[in-house]
Amino acid sequence: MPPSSLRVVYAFAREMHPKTTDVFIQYGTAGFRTKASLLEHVVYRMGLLAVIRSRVKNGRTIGMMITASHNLEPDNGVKLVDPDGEMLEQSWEEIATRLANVSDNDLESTTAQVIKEVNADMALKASVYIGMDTRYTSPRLAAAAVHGVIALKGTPKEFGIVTTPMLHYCVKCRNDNTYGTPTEEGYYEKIVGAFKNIRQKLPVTGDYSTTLYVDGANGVGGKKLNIIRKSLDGELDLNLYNLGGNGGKLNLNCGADFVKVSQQPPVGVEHVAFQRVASLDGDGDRLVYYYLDDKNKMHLLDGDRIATLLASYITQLQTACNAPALTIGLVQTAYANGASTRYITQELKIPVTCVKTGVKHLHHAAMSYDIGIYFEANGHGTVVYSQQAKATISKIAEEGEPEERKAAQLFLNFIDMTNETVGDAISDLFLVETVLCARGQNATQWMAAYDDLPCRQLKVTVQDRNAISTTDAERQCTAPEGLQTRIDELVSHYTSGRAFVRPSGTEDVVRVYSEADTQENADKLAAEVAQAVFDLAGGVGTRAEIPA
Ligand code: NG1
Ligand code: ZN
Repeated sequence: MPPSSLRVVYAFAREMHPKTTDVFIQYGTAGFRTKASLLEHVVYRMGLLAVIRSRVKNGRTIGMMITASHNLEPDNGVKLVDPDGEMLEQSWEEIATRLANVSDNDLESTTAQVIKEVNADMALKASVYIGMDTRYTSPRLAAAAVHGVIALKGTPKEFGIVTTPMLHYCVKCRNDNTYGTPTEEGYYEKIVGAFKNIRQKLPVTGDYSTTLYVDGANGVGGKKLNIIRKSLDGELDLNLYNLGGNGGKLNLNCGADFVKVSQQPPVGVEHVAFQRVASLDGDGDRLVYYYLDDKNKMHLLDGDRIATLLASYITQLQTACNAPALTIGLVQTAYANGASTRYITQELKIPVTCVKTGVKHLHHAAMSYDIGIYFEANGHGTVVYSQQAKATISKIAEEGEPEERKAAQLFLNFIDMTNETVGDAISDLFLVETVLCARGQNATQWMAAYDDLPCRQLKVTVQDRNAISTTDAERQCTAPEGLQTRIDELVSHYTSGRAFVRPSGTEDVVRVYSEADTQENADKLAAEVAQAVFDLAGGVGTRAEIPA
């Protein structure tokens, strides 16, 4: 493409998606995320970048997802998806940030500079898949994405309203047709199809009940489960709540993030004692479970619980199909409850790696095992399988002893039900339901595996959150000076105490996490650490801590 044709990049920007703010924006843990009103020019520019990225990847398809996940309705966001359905390569985050922040006048020259820097062959074809969540600002932003793609002569394909993991899945399938069909229907066929296959093999037993309540967070995940529900033929009886009707607001006092962080049940869900409830987040990539007991106390089954449930079942399948050479590992972050880590290493005897917050770090670490299970405590996670693992299990399914063959065939269905590209609430829900059904367990029995340490999350507003630096997978704080010493001192007063702080990648706050032997102590420790952050890292306002 000759440089003169880049003029359209500027013309589109000026005429349709001008930069109207000087607020600096950064490609963070989950792409760009902020007030929707500040994002149109950013999304347009990411359309440009997606085309450049596609050409650098020899014309393979790149994804763009318009969503702010669990944030409230006024926010929105955009993130790019790489050809294998994974998060954008980290070294491109800086390029994305640069492109998002230049003035309209400098956009043409910066675009040319980026093209040169990454050595993109602009004569190649480029393909970009675009999806969005249910926010009222999403269609306008999706249009900006399309314009960005067109400005650089790429081919956009719009998927309309889809969950984030569905878009990741479609991108992967488009670039690797052995994975599946790159459509929403293709997704249902693979994931729901595998679930139904397994149900034929595993009858409902014991204390497992096929009735499942779901909190849809008034977002896209619930809507898609409503489509799926009709095809389940009673294999799973979904009672869906918070589907976005009746004035229900996206993520407001409901959804996975609300349930996990506030440790309270969501509004809008009927409460029946001991009924298990699955709570999704706004874009359908996080899942937590909970139930209320007969005293109305909530019991949370979060990402750590899902990880341990899946890991123990996968180990069981591995033994049953006799494939001991395959390595299994579990990846967590510092937010994982200490009791879960203890249970995984000491009871399940599975190695655990702790990495920095952000799915890209977890995903990457999980890929170093044949079978890598990764989950954030907030319910974002999945399982990834190496080619070696898939080949081994397929071979056993064909050639093994009868019992091994049966186990391997079940294992293959289990793999098919997994969205390996990224954490996926819908896929994870079917995985969890399968394990509970196979074991004949209800939610209380699932909960009995170990006792969580009481914990608390808070957030603190400071002048510059980047003044906080961390090391050791964010468990130690290296700046500002004196803060870690203060945290160590505070923690030392508590039995089973643990606390850490880190700057958020999606909000302009510092996050505080604590654990201790009782809820009261965990709350107290979190408040003290929050005060230390406020005092030593330039707190803003009058109160140190705000509920997370
Ligand atoms: P930040 O804002 O960086 O803490 C949050 C979650 C991450 C991840 C991203 C993306 C916590 C404590 N943090 O990131 O785990 O899911 O959002 O959505 O849950
Ligand atoms: Zn999400």
